[in-house]
Amino acid sequence: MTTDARAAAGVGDVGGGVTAAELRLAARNHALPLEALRWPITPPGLHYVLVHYDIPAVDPAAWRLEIGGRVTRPRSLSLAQLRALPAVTRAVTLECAGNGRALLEPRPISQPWLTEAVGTAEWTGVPLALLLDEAGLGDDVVELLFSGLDRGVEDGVEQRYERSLSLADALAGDVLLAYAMNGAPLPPQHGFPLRLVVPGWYGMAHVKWLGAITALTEPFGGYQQAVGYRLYASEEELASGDGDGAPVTRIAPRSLTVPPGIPDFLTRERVLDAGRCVLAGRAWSGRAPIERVEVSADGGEHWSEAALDPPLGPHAWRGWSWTWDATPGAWTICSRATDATGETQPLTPVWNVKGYVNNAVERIPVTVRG
Ligand SMILES: Nc1nc2c(c(=O)[nH]1)N[C@H]1C(S)=C(S)[C@@H](COP(=O)(O)O)O[C@H]1N2
Ligand SMILES: [Mo]
Repeated sequence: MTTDARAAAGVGDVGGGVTAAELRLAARNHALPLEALRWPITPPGLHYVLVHYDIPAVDPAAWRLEIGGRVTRPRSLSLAQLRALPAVTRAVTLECAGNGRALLEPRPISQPWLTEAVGTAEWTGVPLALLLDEAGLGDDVVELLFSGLDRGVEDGVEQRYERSLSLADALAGDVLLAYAMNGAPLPPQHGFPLRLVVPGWYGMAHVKWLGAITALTEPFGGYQQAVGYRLYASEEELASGDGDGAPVTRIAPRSLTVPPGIPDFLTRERVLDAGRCVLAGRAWSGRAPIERVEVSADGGEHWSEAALDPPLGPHAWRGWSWTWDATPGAWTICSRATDATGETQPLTPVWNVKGYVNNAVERIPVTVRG
């Protein structure tokens, strides 16, 4: 393989020289080990984690969810009160908007994800619409603000982690206030005691360690909304401070393959035996159902149709498989998802300053031995 092809597959050097700060981020914020794509619901501890600041240690007895702002009945709810309300469980695939960032060239400096910042869990909690209905939203409410208990500094701006949703997005079906993940209380790193789950949206919308929900009559202009999580085509556009890079919202289609064969310890390059090899993977889109997955063994020159497993639900990834007659040599396994809007994955990344939404086709180099 050429140096470029190795870099595109994430097995060569990533550009820019990784610093200790980035290594620390990468160690704190771990990805889904790709072999865990075998499980339809990601087992505890294997789901990816992304935490901007510190994981807060929350005392569940003292904790309250404050619902305020422009509402007629402000509430302060304990965990027991929330648990007493009607609950639903939904399988939801989460993906970090920065997934694929380290494969961009030049490489944006931030959490250096390759392709595996994803996971699917069964989230249990209270439908957000039910609580908002009880609180009684004012007629002039335009957005709901979700505030985490975690604080930190980003680009010199001290803040708590906060994001808003428009009224329509917040009231949409299946937006949840989740207190359980895969049937157990949320682990600390996933937002204990309560997090927002916004099916179909990139990870940043799913605010963890939720402390407050505030009904707003003006759009929220905080850092994670107006500066972060926007697509800037150039540093100049970002520096202009107009804050008009397009906002990152719903997840673009992507497919990943369970790595076949066995890995080399250091490079994780794969080796497998010649013969019949069932390739399997999972594909998702937050924009529309997955309609099609294609697989290529020759780096995207020839594509074949994969068989799709039955859907797990409207908000979760879809399993697929394809049988490959592997002959000796060097191959590059690719898969490509297409959703019901017709949107498919690009073969080469689309660059932006902060390195979001890189859903370029995954490339897995493998050596097949005779
Ligand atoms: N309060 C709070 N919520 C947060 C974050 C955070 O740093 N603080 N990170 C967000 C981002 S960027 C992602 S990708 C998801 C990750 O969720 P997970 O760690 O449960 O996979 O949480 C989101 N919610
Ligand atoms: Mo993220």
